[in-house]
Amino acid sequence: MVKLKADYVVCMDKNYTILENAEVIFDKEIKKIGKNLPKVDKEIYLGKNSVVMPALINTHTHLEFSSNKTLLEYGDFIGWLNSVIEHRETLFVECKGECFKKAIEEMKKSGVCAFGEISSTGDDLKYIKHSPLKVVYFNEIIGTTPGAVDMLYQDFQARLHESFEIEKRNEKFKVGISIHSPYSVHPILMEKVISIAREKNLPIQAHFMESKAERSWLDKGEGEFKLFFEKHFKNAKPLIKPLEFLEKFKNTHTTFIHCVYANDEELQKISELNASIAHCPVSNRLLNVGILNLERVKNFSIDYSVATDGMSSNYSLNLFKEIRAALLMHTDLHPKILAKDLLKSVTINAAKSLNLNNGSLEEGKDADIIAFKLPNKVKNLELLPLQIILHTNEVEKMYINGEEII
Ligand code: MCF
Ligand code: FE
Repeated sequence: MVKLKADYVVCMDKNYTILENAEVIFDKEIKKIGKNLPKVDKEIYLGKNSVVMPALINTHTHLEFSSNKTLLEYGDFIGWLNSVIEHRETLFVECKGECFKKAIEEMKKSGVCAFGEISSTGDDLKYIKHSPLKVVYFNEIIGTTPGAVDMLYQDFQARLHESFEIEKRNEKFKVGISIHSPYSVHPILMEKVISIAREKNLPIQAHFMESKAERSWLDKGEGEFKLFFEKHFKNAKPLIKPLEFLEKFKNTHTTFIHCVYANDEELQKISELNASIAHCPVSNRLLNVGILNLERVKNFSIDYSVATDGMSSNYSLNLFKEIRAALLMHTDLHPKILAKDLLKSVTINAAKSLNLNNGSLEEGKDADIIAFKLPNKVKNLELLPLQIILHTNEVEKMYINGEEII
């Protein structure tokens, strides 16, 4: 049993409890939180202005793209997509063991204990399975050509099988599935893959309404995607209406990524599905697609997590930097209130999205905990979440399932 003592303990529970000069006792899971708790074998006081809180969770990454720094085209979604198609293979070849290790290390240093990884190829599994962090490994399906459906499905099943083999032996590894997007997956393929997820109760992720181009393509078969599809496929037509797409996720555990251009009807549907949204503000900025209206998302009672996306559309996988970017970008929201929501978005909401038993300091939760120090005392506790986001880049300590990782 370990006891951590800190000046501020941020529980991320329903009541947003913040305790001063408090303690957390845990082994593999959290046993007790409070003041003047009974003595245990190992007691650690973290020092002046120390903060203890649940470790962060990055719900959406693409680590296969981690070798990208300056190669991909930013500033325009279709321009970016074309550059991904052009450079994908090169980037994948360049990202081997060290590259994955470095990407995971950057997340770890920023206090991330778990991440949701979209795997386009399955080639990343041999690296990801050694991750010291928890992983939900989303096997991605992509492809619109009707004649290729059977082949793609077979390949998908083989990848899925391989990931289940890892899950059997590794308690930090969980399997999920990803439908790339409504414009890039054939509805028949989509249905087959979603049925597996439904049957086996696997979490799902799908990119949805990321760009204006996606909006016009799915609504009217027009816009920049028309030119894009004409270039790559002949006589292409949108294969599904956005609402029909959402409808396919009935009775699943799904997180929709981006949703910048989702309309009221679609947000209502996402809410009815009890699904959540992953918001990737830096990615959205770099691909210049606009900014998700968080107030609207909240009004539809949809939970959101904030995630980095991959190095394919970010300059860093540091999750504290990502929420700081979010804080500075959403200028319509009060910083004090937004900061509280942003901490939720990378802890309790993110845990829900990935179906993990962590994200808050509560009895019975996995002991996934971080500790770090603020530069000075925080007088007004209401401002603690904001000060944490402003002043934290890396953590001093991290425990995963009670084991000291940093
Ligand atoms: O989330 C960002 C932007 N939107 C869509 N896809 C991706 C993102 N980062 C990487 N991707 C991947 C996606 O998984 O890029 C490919 C897919 O494999 C795009 S389609 C050629
Ligand atoms: Fe993504």
